[in-house]
Amino acid sequence: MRGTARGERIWFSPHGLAVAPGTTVRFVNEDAGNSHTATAYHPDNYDRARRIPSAAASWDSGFLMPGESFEVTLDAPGVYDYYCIPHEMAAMVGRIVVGRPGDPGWEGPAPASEDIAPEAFAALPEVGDILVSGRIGEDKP
Ligand SMILES: [Cu+2]
Repeated sequence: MRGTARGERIWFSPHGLAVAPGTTVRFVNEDAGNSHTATAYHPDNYDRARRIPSAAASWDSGFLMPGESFEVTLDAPGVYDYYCIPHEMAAMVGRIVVGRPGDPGWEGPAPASEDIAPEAFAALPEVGDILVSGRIGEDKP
């Protein structure tokens, strides 16, 4: 989780990530000027339409203050879309691809729906691009 000093721009870095099933992912708020969340699109979270595999449990970091972190282990193969509660409308969203198409139980990306703003949907990287590069949108130190 990153942001400019005055908060004009905020983002997940990376916002596209490929991992193997069973990987534990850690979200760290490295933005000194804002609190953020990493929240799965799932009915358990504010009744949002599900955009993670059906076999996966819902997850929500809650608000992370600067320096705080949250971990989630992703077991079910497929595509996981998540957002930051206060900044979804600023397209602070991300996508994690767990495993590869063809893995047992694989569930591909959820289609666009009325539940997700077009700006947020458009900010989700393509699954193929994530699989090719492994990480998308990661800030270079
Ligand atoms: Cu945020």
